[in-house]
Amino acid sequence: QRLILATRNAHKVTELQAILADAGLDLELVGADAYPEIPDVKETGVTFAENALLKAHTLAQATGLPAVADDSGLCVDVLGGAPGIFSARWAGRHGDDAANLDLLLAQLSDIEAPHRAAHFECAAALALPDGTEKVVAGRLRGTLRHTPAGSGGFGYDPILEPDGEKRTCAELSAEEKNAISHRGKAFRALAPLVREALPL
Ligand code: ITT
Ligand code: NA
Repeated sequence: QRLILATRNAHKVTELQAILADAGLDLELVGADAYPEIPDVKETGVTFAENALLKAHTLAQATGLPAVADDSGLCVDVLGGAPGIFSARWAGRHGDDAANLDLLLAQLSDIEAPHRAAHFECAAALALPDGTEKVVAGRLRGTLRHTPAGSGGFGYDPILEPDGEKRTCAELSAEEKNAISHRGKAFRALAPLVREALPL
């Protein structure tokens, strides 16, 4: 049984492969890049959940296969939850992780702890070709550093230090990050719903 990973973010694909395999989902996972003819999904939703469902439904309809999607981002308390759903294009160009991180650090340069609290959020959605859908969320709370540290992960990982941790997400191993991350929590919660929904 194939399951489409409705994302074109290679970092997410790597993390989802590990998280879903660890959760015992024995499926053939195929990234959206295997379907180049399917156009990019316009993320017109106003919440992570809406955008994750849009991506999952689009790929399920286009392929006739079950699809899961991840919509995620960094929410900064003192910015009222921004960048939030705009995390991937905070500095303008979609997916320019370095520019997004630099801009956010500049915006927060005068803000000191304890006002640097933030969290990663992930909505994990499942859609079937018949229209069935499920969506769950996961969060990772922490504090934003002034200076990036570490080379693991992606996006804002070098500046988020999870609560109870002395390292940034980018200084954790892939296994350590998946064990506590927003994405790990959301997809571990989604895994049993996928298993129930599919004829396995
Ligand atoms: P798809 O829509 O194709 O899945 P995307 O990269 O556009 O890929 P999103 O719209 O969900 O995905 O944007 C997610 C952004 O949030 C991502 O570009 C990062 O900047 C940030 N982000 C999400 N998860 C993260 C994580 O685990 N660590 C660091 N930053 C993360
Ligand atoms: Na996106």
